[in-house]
Amino acid sequence: MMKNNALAESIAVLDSILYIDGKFSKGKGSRLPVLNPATSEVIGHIAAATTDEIDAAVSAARHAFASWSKLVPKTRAIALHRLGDLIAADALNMAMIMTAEQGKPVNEAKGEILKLAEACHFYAEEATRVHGEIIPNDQQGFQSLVVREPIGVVAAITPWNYPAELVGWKLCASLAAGCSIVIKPAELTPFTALAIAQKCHAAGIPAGVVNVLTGKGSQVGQALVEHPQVDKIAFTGSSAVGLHIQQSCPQVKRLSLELGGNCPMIVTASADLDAAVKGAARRSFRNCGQICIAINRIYVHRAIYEEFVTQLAAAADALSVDNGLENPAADLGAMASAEPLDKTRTHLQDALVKGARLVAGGKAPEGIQYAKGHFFRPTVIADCKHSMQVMSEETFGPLVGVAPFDDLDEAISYANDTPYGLAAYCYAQNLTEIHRVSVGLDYGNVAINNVDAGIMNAAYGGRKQSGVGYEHGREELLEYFNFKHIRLHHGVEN
Ligand code: TAP
Repeated sequence: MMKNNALAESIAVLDSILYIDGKFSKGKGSRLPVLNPATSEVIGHIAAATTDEIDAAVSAARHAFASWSKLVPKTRAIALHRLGDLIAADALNMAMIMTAEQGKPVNEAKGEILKLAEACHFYAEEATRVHGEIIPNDQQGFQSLVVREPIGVVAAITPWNYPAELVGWKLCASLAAGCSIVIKPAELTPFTALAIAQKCHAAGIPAGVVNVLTGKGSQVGQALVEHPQVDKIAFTGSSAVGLHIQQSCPQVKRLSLELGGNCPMIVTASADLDAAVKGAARRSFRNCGQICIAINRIYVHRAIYEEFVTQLAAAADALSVDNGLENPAADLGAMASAEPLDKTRTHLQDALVKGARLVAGGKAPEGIQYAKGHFFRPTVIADCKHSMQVMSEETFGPLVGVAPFDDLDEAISYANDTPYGLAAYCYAQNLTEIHRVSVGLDYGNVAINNVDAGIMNAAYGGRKQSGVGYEHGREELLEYFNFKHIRLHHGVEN
């Protein structure tokens, strides 16, 4: 039994619900349980959307697109501002729903909900600033206009690590551009997406513009990928599933793929050591390391290596791990499921067998309160080699590997030597080093002397197997438009 009655009631309202064509109704398909990862207690169920329900959602979105896309942008902007206000006003309740299904502590979840509200306001403003171009022609009497038109029906397929923001960025940019959307959230974290749908409904966003379908990715997600009436897939998730979507898409359609990472950090001898340790501890362990831009591996100049390892181990040991509903201010909550926890243990074991030195964590926290949840202490391993899984594969858990370097070019070359290219970090105070690292890192996002690689108004995207396309910024909005060239012969000669 859930201890918090208000939370239990909020989730009960969302149990087995789909949101199609402006209506919340119980799904007709089979039920799948949703668990609280801190206790393994079943908190509710989702309905696996049936083929008829998938068709109904896509057709509602297609129908709604015809009128939504024709509204003046300011009208869509007003709706998005209303949505942002409603989300911010109910942030604590929405955060608790997220914590119950995902595990991150309530304060952190609330921060994510507030960032979703910020995205609504940002894209509301961007909606009114979409403009085209007038292009010079090669003959007198002609004028070329390049205008932007919304793509159509978007299917958003999202993972469980940021259940509000990763739905929200796609939702806000789609709506701002004039697209309609069918959202398929991760099976582990459906209730946050349904709670967002409640807010869309309350904000008066017209029926069919936003739809939410639940169920398994391999069935419901795949059906959306294959649906002939879906014009664009906006996907965030693993590189393996992203590649599968690209390969299995039976029609030509727009794709944006925000995929996995294995993010390096370089700490040079000129770095502010305290700041580097603080940054490393934050970006390695926040959300239990279940972040696409989490620091997986750290290359530290040998002159400060041992001091860095000692301080990072102490910083990791100082972090609290707890049930995120009962202790909203905990540093780490439960991991979202057994799968990322198993992978973390596997990567740790692989590194230890290959000679890494465990300096912090390495096990679940002790106590009866942790026995049924997916908890793990923040873990630091030193003396890592490039052949270890932690140094080249995505762990997606609270584990970071540290290795010494002597030559900066060698560190940059190791940092680039994975299939990924999402985010990379560097701490240095020497300007020449900063320049060499900024230019040398083959990544879509590079943060120097900070660990917040993504901000709302700058383009955010990966390279190589980390994806194609952008979220955040004006660039994300452009992902939801087709360009049209209108070449007009008006006959006036200058
Ligand atoms: P995935 O297993 O790839 O799942 C992502 C979404 O795809 C889920 O909704 C999943 O549904 C669905 N899905 C699975 N198979 C599908 C198929 N055949 N067709 C269509 N949809 C399908 O990822 P995850 O484990 O949820 O999330 C972790 C991954 O996301 C990590 O690799 C992480 O790096 C990446 N990620 C990237 C970013 C950015 S911005 N680059 C941000 C966050 C996370 P079910 O869950 O219901 O099966």
